[in-house]
Amino acid sequence: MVRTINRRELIRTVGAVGTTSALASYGVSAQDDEDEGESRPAEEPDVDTVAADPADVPDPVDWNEPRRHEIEIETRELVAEVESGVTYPFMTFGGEIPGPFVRVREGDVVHLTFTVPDEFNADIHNMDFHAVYGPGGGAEDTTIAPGDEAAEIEFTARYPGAFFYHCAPGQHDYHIGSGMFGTILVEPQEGLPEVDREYYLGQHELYTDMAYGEEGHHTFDFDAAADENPTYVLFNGEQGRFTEDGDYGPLEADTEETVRIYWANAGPNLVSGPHPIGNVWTRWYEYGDVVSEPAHYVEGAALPAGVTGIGEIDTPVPGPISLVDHALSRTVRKGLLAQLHVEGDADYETFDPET
Ligand SMILES: [Cu+2]
Repeated sequence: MVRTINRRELIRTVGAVGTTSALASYGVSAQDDEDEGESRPAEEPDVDTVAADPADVPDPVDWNEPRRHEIEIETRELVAEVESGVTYPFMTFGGEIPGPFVRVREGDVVHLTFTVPDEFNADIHNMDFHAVYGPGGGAEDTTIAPGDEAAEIEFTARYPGAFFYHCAPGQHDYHIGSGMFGTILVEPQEGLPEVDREYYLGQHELYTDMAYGEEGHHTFDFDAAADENPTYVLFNGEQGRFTEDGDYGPLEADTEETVRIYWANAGPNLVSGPHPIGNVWTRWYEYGDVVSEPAHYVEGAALPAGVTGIGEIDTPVPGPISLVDHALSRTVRKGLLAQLHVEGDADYETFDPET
């Protein structure tokens, strides 16, 4: 294992990168505080979108003996559009939100190599995995500054479930809300039930210093975060991307399928109420618990910040299913919406739209 910086040096670094320099990294100085709420022009985005493809989920576990996984994760701070004309300086694991979906089996060993290249980063970062027994879930030993040598840790996935991971650098809310989170799924040794499709979405809050929908370059607002009053609540960093009107379009399914959705609620603060409009969770694995019997035919759930829930829906009839947090102001006024489009033959006994 490579130890990249000594402990005393690390504490000094973490201490130094407190509010002041974190603010300075993003051009939010004391001067800007006085100007809070004033518009500034949108910046040139670094990427077309920061949103990860929700279908980018690794195949189910198909091995029966413990395996070792080499995982490399690189952080990238980048400017991207939240919606047309609105930019934000995101922070990411691997350039996308949410970070990579890591899939292992209970008892597997994970060797993580974590890098924070100075080419793409101005701030310190680390990784706290809720699937890890160990100090800070790995955060203590992965905290590195831009340009430092890679941090490496190794852990055994001792318990099964869907687990959240995130950056925990001191300014946790800032880094998590800005995109530094993801999911590690530790499948139980007997595996999970087979389904037809799997999708992965990350709900998170952006606390900015400009109004919802106001064109220009938004930056993080510490007061709004303290008040837990987000400007945007989003899936994957971009408003409306996974809808009929969005560039990606809706997620897809056919009739007579079972679709599993991994719903990571990053928060950093709000409890989500996941609901599929026009459907129901046939099985809802509360808190990502895959050991207990899931709840059946539930309309909604309480999904706290920092937890990945798992829901499965059946698709007996065609048509759109909207995936929302049923605290619906977050959909109507803050941007949180994804859609699943179900194609196939009508089942008029189940639903007849023309009677
Ligand atoms: Cu970070």
